[in-house]
Formats: sequence, structure tokens, C-alpha cells
Amino acid sequence: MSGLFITLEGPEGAGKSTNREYLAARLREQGIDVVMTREPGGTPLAERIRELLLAPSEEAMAVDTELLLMFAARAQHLAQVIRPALARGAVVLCDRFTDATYAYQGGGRGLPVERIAILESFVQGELRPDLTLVFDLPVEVGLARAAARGRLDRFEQEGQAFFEAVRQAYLQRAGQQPQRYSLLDAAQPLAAVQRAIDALVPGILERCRG
Ligand code: T5A
Repeated sequence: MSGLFITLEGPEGAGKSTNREYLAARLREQGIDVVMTREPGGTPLAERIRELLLAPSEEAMAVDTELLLMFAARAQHLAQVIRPALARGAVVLCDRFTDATYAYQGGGRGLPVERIAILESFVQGELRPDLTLVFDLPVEVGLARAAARGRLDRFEQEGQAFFEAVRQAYLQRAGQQPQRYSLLDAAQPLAAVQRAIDALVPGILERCRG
């Protein structure tokens, strides 16, 4: 038995968490076993690594440290949550995964894609998401939504150019593998985004049951 691994991606404030809850509810209504989780984090130890990654700090974090911490948290998350859930046949809905590393550490920080790909193979082996929903929206719209929540984390303190590069990296990856990615216009009102998610549900159910 093998479950379905679905990731939700996009720049800051794109609505990933909100829509992860929505999609989980639609699938659970149909009797699907759904595990909701997030990165960085998803286990107590990985959540501690998340705190290190997100807390603003006087000591600048080296870009390679950031990259390795992302994959350290991911290794823990895969071992404790994602692989066991997939093995029992659940649908895993994960708020961010390795596409975020390509977008933020690759696009945003400028790390070579090859370096990320080496760690991806090392930590994940052959495991890749079955489906990735990319919530796309103009950077300023997402940042305004994130800012409305209050104190900014270490990433949210970056400038416009960083987030433009993140957005472009997501769009590029989605364009290269259209069979794995579904691109959603996240600047629309929430009800319209959720109608677009509704349209994806039959295909997801078919893959779960097929
Ligand atoms: N990161 C992560 C990396 O650099 N590399 C990696 O490998 C990984 C895994 C933490 C940070 O880590 C970085 C990227 C991040 O900077 P995170 O916790 O996912 O990752 O952080 P955020 O993206 O900051 O999460 P947010 O909570 O900001 O964004 P969401 O989840 O996309 O948005 P959500 O659902 O919380 O919505 C934000 C607000 O907008 C409203 C919601 O109600 C909420 O108030 N909203 C809408 N409003 C109007 N119209 C819509 N369509 C709306 N959709 C949502």
C-alpha cells in the first residue's frame, strides 16, 4: 500500500496553510486518511530546527547552514511522519517541502541547484511529491498578508528582490514539470481559490483509490 504525497508551495502569505486545511476537509469528507504537516518542522525535533531557522538573530546564518538545517529537519520529518504515513496508505498534505528549498535557498539565496539536488537525493532517495499545488501571487500581496499577522520572521525580513526570485523559481519549476505541478492564482478571493481546489479533488480521489 502506498499513499499520496501532496505538497503546497508558494511565496509568503500565499494561503498554503489556509488551503491545506480546506483540502484536508474535502478529502476527509470522502473517508480519506489525511495527515497534515509542514516544513520546516512536522516533528518535535524538526520544529526545534524550525525555530533556529526562523528566529531573527544577531549572528548572520551562513547560507550553507540554512540549507543543511532545512535538510536536517526534512530527514527527521521523513523518518518520523511522512514515510510511515505513506506506507500505511494515507494522503500526506505537507505545507512546503523541497520545492521551497529550490525556491528560497536556490532562487532567493542563489545557491547552485546542483548542490540542492545532491542533498535531495541523499535525504529523500527516490521520494518526490506526487502532486504539488503552487499558490502564486504578486510578492507585495503576499507580504502584505504576512505583515498583517504581526512580527516578521527571519525570511520575511528579506527584501522585494529576494521574494521575486523565490516566485520566479517556483514558476520555473512548475513550468518544467506540468504533470506534477498545479498552478493556482492565489491573488484571487479565497472562495475562488477554493473553487480551483475543488476542481482538483476528483483527480486526487481517483489517484487515492486507483
Ligand atoms: N523555507 C521553508 C525555506 O527557505 N526553505 C525550505 O526548504 C522550507 C521548507 C517558513 C519559512 O521557511 C522558508 C520559507 C518560509 O519563509 P512557512 O511557515 O510556510 O515557512 O511560512 P510562510 O510562507 O511565511 O507561511 P505563511 O503562513 O505566511 O503563508 P501561507 O501559509 O501561505 O498563508 P496563510 O494561509 O497563513 O495565509 C496568510 C493570510 O492571508 C489570508 C489568510 O486568512 C491569512 O490571514 N489569506 C487570504 N486573504 C485573501 N485572499 C486569499 N485568497 C487568501 N488566502 C489566505
